[in-house]
Amino acid sequence: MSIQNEYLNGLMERIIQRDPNEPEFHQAAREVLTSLAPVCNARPELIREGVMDCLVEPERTIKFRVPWEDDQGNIHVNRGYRIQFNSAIGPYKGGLRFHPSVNESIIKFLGFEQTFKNSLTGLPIGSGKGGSDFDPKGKSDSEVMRFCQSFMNELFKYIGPDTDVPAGDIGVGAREIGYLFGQYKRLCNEFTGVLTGKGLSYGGSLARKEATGYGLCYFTDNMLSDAGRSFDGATVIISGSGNVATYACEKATQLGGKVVAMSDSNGYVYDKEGIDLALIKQIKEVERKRIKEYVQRKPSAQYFEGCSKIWTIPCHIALPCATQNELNGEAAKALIANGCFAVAEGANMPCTPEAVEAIQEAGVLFAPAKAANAGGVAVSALEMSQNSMRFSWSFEEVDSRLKTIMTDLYHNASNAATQYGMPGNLVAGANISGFLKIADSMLAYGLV
Ligand code: NDP
Ligand code: 2IT
Repeated sequence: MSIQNEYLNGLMERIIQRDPNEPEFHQAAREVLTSLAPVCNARPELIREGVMDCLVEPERTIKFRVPWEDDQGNIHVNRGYRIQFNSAIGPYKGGLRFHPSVNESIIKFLGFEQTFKNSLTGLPIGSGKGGSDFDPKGKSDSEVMRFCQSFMNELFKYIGPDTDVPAGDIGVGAREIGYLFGQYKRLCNEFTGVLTGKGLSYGGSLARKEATGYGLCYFTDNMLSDAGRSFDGATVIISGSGNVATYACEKATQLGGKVVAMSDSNGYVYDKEGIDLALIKQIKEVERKRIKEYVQRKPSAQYFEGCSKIWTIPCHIALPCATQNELNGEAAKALIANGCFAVAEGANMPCTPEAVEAIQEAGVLFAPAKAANAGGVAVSALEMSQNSMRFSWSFEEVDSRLKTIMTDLYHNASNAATQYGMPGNLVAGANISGFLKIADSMLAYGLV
């Protein structure tokens, strides 16, 4: 669909001309500008006052060298990034991704999405994203430690508990956050909530580990319930087997769903008896091995090489929780043909535009990432609050706040979609509802 506003169409063209090598960022920006056209048509001051031009340009991009030594004494030099996208409603906030595919386009699209997501949580957090093309896979703990320390030796200059608060993302979990926090603490001689996703013994929040996956299911549950459906008795497919996928599987199962397939970047397992999550946790969290191992220990399951065919398994609910553009138009058509009634994005931008279009046209419920996976950053913001208070809440307290945040978020997105004449379109509803608070803050500050 084209952007129904002439200025925004031109802005999209300028974005592409200015940075032609950023396809992921173009994809994210096009979707948002398309959704925001009716808002700009109703409020021309947003264009006149420069809000729209500023919205698509990060406040600051930091790019740096990360040298480190492996266990054999060889020197490697990776590239580090932190993109501080928008601080209109709070300190920059967003994860760090360590994966060989990381480049400026990927960090920029993630930072841009984070802007709206963080606003949707209703909490005072701006947006940012960072990371490196370093691959933690197959590295020893000492190598990961040296890499994280070198990364922080540069990053510490730009972050702070009231300035920019990074967290985890792909390839950055509790181990990496520990090394990063330790190095920040050494360098700055301060113990503050400068990172979230910390270990429970040094300022982490209960329920942060579970938050993205649980939040995804709370959001989906609200969406299903509005349509007279539920997880109860539904067959569920989840891609990925990392942090988000694992806790989505846990909550979907608690809500009565039966998860029959999960994956990693090499392939997927199909277990018609239902995924044994304790075994997945043992293989992925404890042993850091490949998901293929699952079939050695659970003979009822089958392993298939390659990821894309996971979506051809019949299911009612699909939760893509691995990475961007992992579910394409063809996969969407397979899901629809097999009777899938809901797709909810746990990963950031896992569905291609063709997939989203097919899903929406078929009348399948669709929960976009920036709304559906906001539970992780929401609990990160609750971790910041607890750190500031030098106090910690119980698991039940954090989980119940998370549930309320996801329910409110769902209703805000759904109401915004209805208000702008697109009932049921949560893509438009989430983009609009996330945008309005930021736009009003940016207008209040004036241009520079
Ligand atoms: P993890 O590193 O814990 O897990 C990532 C999972 O996705 C792994 O199973 C990994 O497989 C798989 N994966 C990664 N890259 C690819 C690829 N190119 N193709 C196929 N599979 C892939 O990351 P998270 O679970 O934290 O993140 C997953 C997604 O959720 C990302 O899109 C992230 O941005 C998003 N997200 C994360 C949040 C969080 O709180 N952690 C919050 C909101 C969104 P393998 O082990 O083989 O690499
Ligand atoms: O994409 C995301 O929202 C995250 N990776 C979590 C960010 C955070 O700051 O907790």
